[in-house]
Amino acid sequence: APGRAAPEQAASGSGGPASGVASPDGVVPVPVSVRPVPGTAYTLSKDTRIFTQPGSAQAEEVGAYLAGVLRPSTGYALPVTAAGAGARGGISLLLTGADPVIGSEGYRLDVTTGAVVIRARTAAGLFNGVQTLRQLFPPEIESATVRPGPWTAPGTRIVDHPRFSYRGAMLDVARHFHPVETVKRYIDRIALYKINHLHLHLSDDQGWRIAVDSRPRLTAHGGSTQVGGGPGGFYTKEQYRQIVDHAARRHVTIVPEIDLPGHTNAALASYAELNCDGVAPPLYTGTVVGFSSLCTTKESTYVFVKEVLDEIAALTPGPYLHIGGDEAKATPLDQYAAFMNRTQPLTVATGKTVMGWHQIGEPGVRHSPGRVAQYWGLTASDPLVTGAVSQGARVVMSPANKTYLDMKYTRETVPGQRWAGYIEVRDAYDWDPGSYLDGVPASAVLGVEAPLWTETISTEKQIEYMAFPRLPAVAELGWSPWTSHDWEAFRHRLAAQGPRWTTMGIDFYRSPQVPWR
Ligand code: TNX
Repeated sequence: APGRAAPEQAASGSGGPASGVASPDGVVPVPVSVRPVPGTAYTLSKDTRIFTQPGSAQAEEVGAYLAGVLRPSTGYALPVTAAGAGARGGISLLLTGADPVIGSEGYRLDVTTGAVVIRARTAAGLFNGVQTLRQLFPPEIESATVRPGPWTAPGTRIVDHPRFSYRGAMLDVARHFHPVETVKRYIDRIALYKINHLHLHLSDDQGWRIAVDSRPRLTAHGGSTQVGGGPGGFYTKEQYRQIVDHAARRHVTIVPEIDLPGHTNAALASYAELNCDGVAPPLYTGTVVGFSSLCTTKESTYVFVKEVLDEIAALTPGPYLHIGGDEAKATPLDQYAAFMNRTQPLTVATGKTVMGWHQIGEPGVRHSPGRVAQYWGLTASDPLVTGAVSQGARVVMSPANKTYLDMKYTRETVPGQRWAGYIEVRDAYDWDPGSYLDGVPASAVLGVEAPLWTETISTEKQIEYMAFPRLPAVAELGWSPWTSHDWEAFRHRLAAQGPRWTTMGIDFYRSPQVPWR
């Protein structure tokens, strides 16, 4: 049954044969329904073919992605062709018509002795099925070099679909800049856990990280440093497009954030006119928050905001534009509301839906159609969120004491902060996004997001260490039905992921709460 982890065979050391048949009970996030078919199993061979829905370029792309995942470790050719009369055996990725059970992102996965078939209504559904299939093969399937196998998945019938449509991760590339390759690898990793949004925190006091043609000093000057005084960096438009494109192939939507009107020292340092006194402050490389504000009473500020948002929106295919709005402690509240009441319509005019930290729920800020408030507080009730929801806002849940990946696990954790408390794996897992906030019904919750702020995090190894295993915990909250929520079962499922992460070269936190093998 879903949510019940069975003991599995121990992982082998590196280089040896694969560790045996993975259990269907080891999948994260746990699927809605898993029915093992005892005595049956599917084994990949050098002759295995991948068949995709005829006439669907998108299904073919998912097939190519799957082949790309399986080829390095198996060494097999795994040709991808359209399913047709001659198609027999192999792995088939097929689009079906109406299927109310699985919805737009769900899938049905059947592993039998002769074949694997994934059926979904959309390519996103096929992609999600592929992530489950991946986890049914032994962990060594993730190896970047050829391994001996055998590559066997247990016979199983899985029916699966997500609880929430927004399943997010956030990476702060402003406090410490992180290069394109790091972001791409992070996308690959979050996709394994069916996370479908990556929120990029592209600007803050310490750095501006995205090229804006009309304002070249934002990157030339504002992008030239970071926390601690390193060289910083920024994405050219072409690099940002590469990130968007890489994400799209993994069915991940990029949510760009330009944090306004606070968290703007890098912009203020780059353009003196954005300051009320007309004087540009120096660049900032510390970690204090809440000291900067665009000058909300100057017309030139809104010319700036419009130019920036127009260019970012034009580069971004996804529906959301995140305008920050948090910790604007240097902006008087009436000016904050006036600023947001102009900036939200400027955002809508770009064709995007407003997303912001939950301070956009301040009573003086008007509702904007479909807007999304991201809750990052520490309490189980919040008047700003309740107010915004009563006007029709939807909520993405990122309570800092549950989902903040920059919080230390324990006192001993080297990187990270502690202002929201220590967050062990169980803390990250054991809460219900659908009922956590008083006055916010599950129907108002769009989903969950795990933010990774990077004041103390400068390397990819540190990103991995802080994200794993808490990110998969939050991913399961976003995907799996609450009826299958079960810490005992989850910690065993996580344990099954350990050898997979080791094979992938992910440096994870070996929490004593998890029975790693
Ligand atoms: C609070 S959470 C912030 C960020 C910091 C983070 C550090 C939020 C919307 N603002 O500016 O980076 O804490 O944990």
